[in-house]
Amino acid sequence: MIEALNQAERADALDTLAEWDYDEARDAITRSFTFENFAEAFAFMTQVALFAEKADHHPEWSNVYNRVDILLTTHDAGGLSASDIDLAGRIDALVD
Ligand code: H2B
Repeated sequence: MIEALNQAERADALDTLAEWDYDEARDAITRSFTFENFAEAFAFMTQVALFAEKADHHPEWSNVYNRVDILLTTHDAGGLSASDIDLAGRIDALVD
């Protein structure tokens, strides 16, 4: 069973994810993405979905036209875990 990161582990991880915001209430990280149009946004979501399914680790997210809002946390751990950090890094690699 995966465990949530402790405070020091979390601080180190967040240093590597400059574009993500920490949501203290959820013990989660969030990032919003804006694309040219819906097709671009949905293509991005498709790529993220493939990662997520392979890793059995899934985002909380929403899409409105060209915008995708993502929140990552680990439900089984009750907070942010290494799986979220890994998924965030893979998401960043798609766009940054
Ligand atoms: N995704 C996220 N974000 N957190 C989880 O705890 C989680 C998941 N658990 N995807 C997985 C699926 C679990 O429910 C299945 C049974 O492996």
